Parts: sequence; C-alpha cells; structure tokens
Amino acid sequence: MGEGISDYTRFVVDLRRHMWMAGVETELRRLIWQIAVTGKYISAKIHESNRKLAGFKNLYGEDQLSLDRNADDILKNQLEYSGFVREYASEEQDAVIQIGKGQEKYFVTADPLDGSSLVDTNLSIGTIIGIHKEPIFSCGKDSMVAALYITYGPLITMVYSAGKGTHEFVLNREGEYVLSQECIMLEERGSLYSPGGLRKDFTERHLKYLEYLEAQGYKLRYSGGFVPDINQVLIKRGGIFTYPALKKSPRGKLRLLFELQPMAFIIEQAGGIATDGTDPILSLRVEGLDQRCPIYIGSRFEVEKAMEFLAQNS
Ligand code: AFP
Repeated sequence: MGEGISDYTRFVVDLRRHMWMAGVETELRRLIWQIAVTGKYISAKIHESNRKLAGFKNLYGEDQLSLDRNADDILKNQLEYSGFVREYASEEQDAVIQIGKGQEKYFVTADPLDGSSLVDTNLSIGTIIGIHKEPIFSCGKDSMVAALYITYGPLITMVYSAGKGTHEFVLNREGEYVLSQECIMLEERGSLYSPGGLRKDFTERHLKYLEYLEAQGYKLRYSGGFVPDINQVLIKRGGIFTYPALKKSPRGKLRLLFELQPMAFIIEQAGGIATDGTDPILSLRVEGLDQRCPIYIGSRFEVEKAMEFLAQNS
C-alpha cells in the first residue's frame, strides 16, 4: 500500500477524542481544545514575522517584541470568546485581566511566546499555559487543574495534562492534533542535563552539583528556550533542567506562575519532580505576577541529588 494511502486510512486519535476517552470534564476539554487551536494562529503569526528570514520584508514591520504582543492578543481574544475563562494572567500584561462575566470556571495563565528571542535563529519556541480552578494567587497544588505547552519547531507539538497523565500530540498536515505519545513516563534517572544561567554566577553548591553530573557523563543539552528544553527532558524520558538561584539574583530568572507551575504540573504527571531546591514548585504560594523562583525539574534521581547538594554545608 502506498505511503499516502496508509497515512489517510490509519486510525488516529485526535486531541478531542483523547480527552473525551480520558474522561476530562467537558468544559475543560473544550478550553484545552480552544487553546490548542489558538496555537495554530500563533504559529501562523510566527511564520508571517519570519518571512524576513526568507528575504521578504516583515509584513507589518514587526519586531520580535511585538510578536510576543501579537501572540498575547490572539490568546486573550480566543479565551475571551471561549466563554470558559473568568480571568487571564499573562507574562505580557501588568495585571490580571477579567475577561469573563464572573461565572466562568477557569483562570488561565499564559506565557504566550516563551523564548521569542530565539525566533531569528530558527530554534524552537513555545506557548505555556496553566489552567486553574481558583484565582491564581494561591499555591499551584490547590488550584491547578491542567497545563499544556505548544512547541513551534520543525513540527508543532502540543503536550497536555489534565491530571490524568501527560500526553503528546503532533499537528498533522490536515491540521489535526494527533496523539503521538500517551501517558509519557520519565525514567527514574536520565542522561542529559540542561543548565540555565552562567557558571560565574552560580553558587558553590550548585556548581558542585553540575560538576557531579558532568563527572557522571551527563550530556549537555541547553537551547535557551524553556519549552524545547523541558520538552527534551520529557521526550527523552529523563534528565534535568535547572535555572538556579544566582549570586546576584537569588530568585533565579524564570517566573513561577507563567513558566514553572505549568511545567511542574506536566512533569509531575509524567512521574518526575520539580522543586526550587527545597520545596515542590506546586507547593509555593504565588504572591505576585512577576515572582521568580529557582527550579530543578526532571527525573526523580537528578532532582533529589540536586537537593542533597544544595543542602550540604560546604
Ligand atoms: P526570552 O523569552 O527572552 O527568549 O527568554 C527565554 C527564557 O525565559 C526561557 O525560555 C529560557 O529557559 C531562559 O529565558 C533562558 O535564559 P538564558 O538566556 O539566561 O539562558
């Protein structure tokens, strides 16, 4: 049978069917679906802005910064019309925005285009979403019901968890999100490490931890995009991503609400763990939109080993 024919006749599980089979609650299902569709629009925007890479003049004279803004506008508008979202908090906004009428069930956080400084390098970038059932100024474990991210790379993929495992979908040529990996589980111990930050800024304990990983033969895999870096740990079934406390910025770089909580939810659902070096990321109380936090996230062995190193008296 020709490749084309088998392609169209094989049985595929699309995102909607998967969520229905997994028993995800109806409104949450629709909301996740709506966000996944929005990923297609954001992807189109990225392509538009990158026409300059192919020798075209940028359509609207946009720069990278307004691409972040565009992604935010697209997402906010789509969520507003979905009818399921009461409040929207985005890395692109200074305050939480009320976008519903007050009865809607969900509170959504977004990093609409994480890693946008990588757009001109043609490396992968992504969208990160957290879905909460309570207002976002609480701790993640009390309020998060789902999280997802979309990668815009050679393929567009979408990884979600609604508390029933972590699953990956690939956007196919027909524009459907098709299940590629179900119930992804990390190994207890992986073989790659993805260390954010500069060596000269690391604390002594963090440096010793990295030296330990290097002596053990862990492979360095760091792109500078949180979404593809976490995706790599997940898809390769283990390893660790860190963005630690730095000498001059003890709270690290990454944002608890928009970046860390959703990824912690997804990785925990895949059998991994995520801490700030001491406490689980999802146990931390969110006090501000801009709150930053160190992170150690990935396979159990590497994260627990990091906690051992950080607790040592040196
Ligand atoms: P941009 O969105 O400004 O590109 O930042 C990306 C990011 O927030 C996150 O995606 C990366 O993990 C991290 O910053 C990379 O930081 P360094 O540039 O310090 O490695």
